Amino acid sequence: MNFTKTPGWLDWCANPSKPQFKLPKGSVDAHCHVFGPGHEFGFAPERKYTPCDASKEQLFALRDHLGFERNVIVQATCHGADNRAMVDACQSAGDRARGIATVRHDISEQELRELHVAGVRGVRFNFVKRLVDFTPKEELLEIADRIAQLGWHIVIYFEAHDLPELWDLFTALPTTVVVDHMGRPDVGRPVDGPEFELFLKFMHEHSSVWCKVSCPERLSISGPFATDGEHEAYRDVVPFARRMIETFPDRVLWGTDWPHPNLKSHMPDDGLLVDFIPHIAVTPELQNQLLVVNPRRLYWPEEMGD
Ligand code: 0GY
Repeated sequence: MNFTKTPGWLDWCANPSKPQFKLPKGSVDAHCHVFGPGHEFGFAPERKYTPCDASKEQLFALRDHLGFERNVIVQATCHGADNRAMVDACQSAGDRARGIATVRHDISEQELRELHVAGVRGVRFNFVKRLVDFTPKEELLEIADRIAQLGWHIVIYFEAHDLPELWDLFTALPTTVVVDHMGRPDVGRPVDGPEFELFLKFMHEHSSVWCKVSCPERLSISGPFATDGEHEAYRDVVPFARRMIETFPDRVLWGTDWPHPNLKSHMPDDGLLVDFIPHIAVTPELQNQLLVVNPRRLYWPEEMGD
């Protein structure tokens, strides 16, 4: 089937630069997606946007170009709970990818087991209203209990102003919980202001909560261009990401978010996104934890005894 992209859709960068920052060996891009291709894996009828295609081959080419060894491929909302494109990418990558699925509460045990064999290690609960329709709390808790038995975790995506309302649900989840994009702080507000402090408190009080210090291109107000020479791109995101990495060095992950759904202002050069990493993880030890040790612990724990 042919799909028409959402008006104003920005396609991913076709010729990203080679990063100057050399990723440590074994680095994992722990947040990325595949879209379709639409003619092979059609987009879901309930989707809120129609993207360009972004195939597994294109994702793997980016992985190799940037210097990552592995990917964690997160089911994108444009595919709803039809996980075929993500699963196909995981299967093709073999041990070089893990997946995060979207499932409905009536999924069978057999289907869950098949997802596990394909490399899925978690589900994503999305609370961003422009992306998904509401799912009742009871259904989410039912899914959570079932996937906990597989040793999976839950990825949550929400915006900072919704954290107070969602707090009780999040703290009732029985698994490790991974928060996308630092809980989407408003980086126009102070890093030590009440909104981000609440997120820090959430992580301080719950040792099972991790977060991705990803998506400066989505969070930034100052944008991709250097103006004062102090920091390069996305400098307003730096204090937030540094704070997370330095406070919780063993519970942070990083990902490109390729192919960057729904960006409106600009499409990042993924090479420059990698060059952002040493501004937020400022020592080789922190970089190794962020990019190698932590994702390995969560997604390839069987290797940790090496
Ligand atoms: C992201 C961010 C977004 C979209 C999705 O699954 C998705 O559609 O995650 C967004 O629009 O903020 O993490 O890719």
